[in-house]
Amino acid sequence: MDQEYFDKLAQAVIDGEADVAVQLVNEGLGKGVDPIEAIEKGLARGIMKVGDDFGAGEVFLPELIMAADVMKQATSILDEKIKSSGSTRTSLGQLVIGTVKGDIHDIGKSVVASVLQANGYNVEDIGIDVAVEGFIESVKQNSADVLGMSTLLTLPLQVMGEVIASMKEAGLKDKVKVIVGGCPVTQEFADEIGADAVGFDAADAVKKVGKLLGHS
Ligand code: B1M
Repeated sequence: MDQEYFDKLAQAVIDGEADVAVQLVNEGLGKGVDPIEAIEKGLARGIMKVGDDFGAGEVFLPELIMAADVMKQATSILDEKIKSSGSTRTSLGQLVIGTVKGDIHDIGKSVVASVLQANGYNVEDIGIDVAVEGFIESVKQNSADVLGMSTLLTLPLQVMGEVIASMKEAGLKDKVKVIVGGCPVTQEFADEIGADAVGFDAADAVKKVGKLLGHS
């Protein structure tokens, strides 16, 4: 697909036009667009623009919510396509992934979960606003090889450290690798809290999880 197509996707998010975004996504899929490209080159550019304008006080929360809803509707169609593209492979490992307590941002975490699944991993997505105990329980229940934690907010970053401390107490940290991600997460922060890796986008998360489990 050409740049004009991705620009239209971004613009539909900026304008808060769900019908247009969904129509464009379906048209694109019909013409063989790569769903990850549609998210990263199109929809994500739109939501980042709205986010920057929100940060600068140029747009307000209702517009941000509307744009996020468009993004969510369009990505959920693309997520299904991404997941189904990897459904026939044998599992390379079990992951648990969630957004930490205090944070309801869902979109990036869900994209990462879908792309990991499409690349051969079993992924248990435990959602948003997940407390320390929620992560620990799910890691145990799913016999996870890797725990993934996401946050886009500064304040809930500390929860990631609390989860790792709790995993150590429960004797889980030696058996289960931890990857963290989201825009405020840096390599320095990951090192500081004892995470095994940081993912900067979905493709990077796949690369890092592969390394952690010895697949690459
Ligand atoms: Co919010 N928000 N938001 N928001 N929001 C940000 C994060 C913000 C930077 C906007 C801004 O001010 N410029 C700002 C955070 C400031 C800060 O703490 N430093 C912010 C704020 C302040 C807030 C509220 C507090 C606003 C308010 O109520 N006053 C509130 C938070 C409420 C809460 O959580 N308690 C809030 C609410 C919302 C909406 C509900 C409106 C909506 C979320 C809808 C939803 O998710 N269902 C929303 C949105 C959409 C955004 C922005 C604009 C876009 C986020 C997004 O979806 N990006 C965001 C601006 C920004 O990020 N610069 C913003 C697209 C997505 C594909 O990318 O999520 O980054 P991303 O994920 C990437 C990578 O980060 C990485 O891979 C993903 C795919 O490439 N990644 C991982 C993410 N997790 C990973 C995990 C991994 C590996 C990689 O391994 C486990």
